[in-house]
Amino acid sequence: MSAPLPHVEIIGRQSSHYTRVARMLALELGVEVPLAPIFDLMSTDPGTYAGNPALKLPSLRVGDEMVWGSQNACRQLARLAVGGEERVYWPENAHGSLLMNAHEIVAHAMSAQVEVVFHEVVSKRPPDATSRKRRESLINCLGWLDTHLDEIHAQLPHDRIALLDLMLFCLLEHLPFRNPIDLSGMPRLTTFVTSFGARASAQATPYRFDAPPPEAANP
Ligand SMILES: N[C@@H](CCC(=O)N[C@@H](CS)C(=O)NCC(=O)O)C(=O)O
Repeated sequence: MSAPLPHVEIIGRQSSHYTRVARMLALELGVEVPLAPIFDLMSTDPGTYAGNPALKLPSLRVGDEMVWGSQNACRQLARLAVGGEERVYWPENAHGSLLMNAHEIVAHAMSAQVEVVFHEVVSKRPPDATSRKRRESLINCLGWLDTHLDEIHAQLPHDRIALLDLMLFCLLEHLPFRNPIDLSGMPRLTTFVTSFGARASAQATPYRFDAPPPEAANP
């Protein structure tokens, strides 16, 4: 592990699957980056989200530069590591339809997970036609990924860190944490999450809620 880099931080949440993708990639690449936690997920102030007008997290600060979104954060993190960009298999490296579709489906499933959790867990709203469709689409995507996972992994290069694997792992472990879905009928996904979860980057980034400092919790 390299020494901490000055002026570099991930702004996000330990409970966020998008934040975890960036944190795990940093660890995989040997770049030590602290997390600056966002405590109020319901804030409507872009300042809470490192200036992101979309009111989304995570962001990555490198010196005076800020990038918004997990993919941009991953790109910048890779640039901080020696040969980092070449060590990662990026979505745009996928040329065949299977890997192209796999990236599309994992990205969609991560976003559907946010919408389902926001609707059902954070806002505690009863299911409606939109949320039911969102949940169905999430489950369909998981089923598709399970069916094709062996073939996907056969096509991914084994000497690079696949962003696809990081994203899929962070999504799958986020399910029991925020939105339990029965994966017992999806053996390839359950095998994958168990084996990938043994990596040091996964062990170092378990999902948990960031506790606000006492003065912020009780102003
Ligand atoms: N495209 C963004 C999506 C980020 C995202 O949806 N993050 C969630 C947290 S895991 C979030 O900001 N949720 C708050 C909200 O949707 O209002 C990325 O890749 O970082």
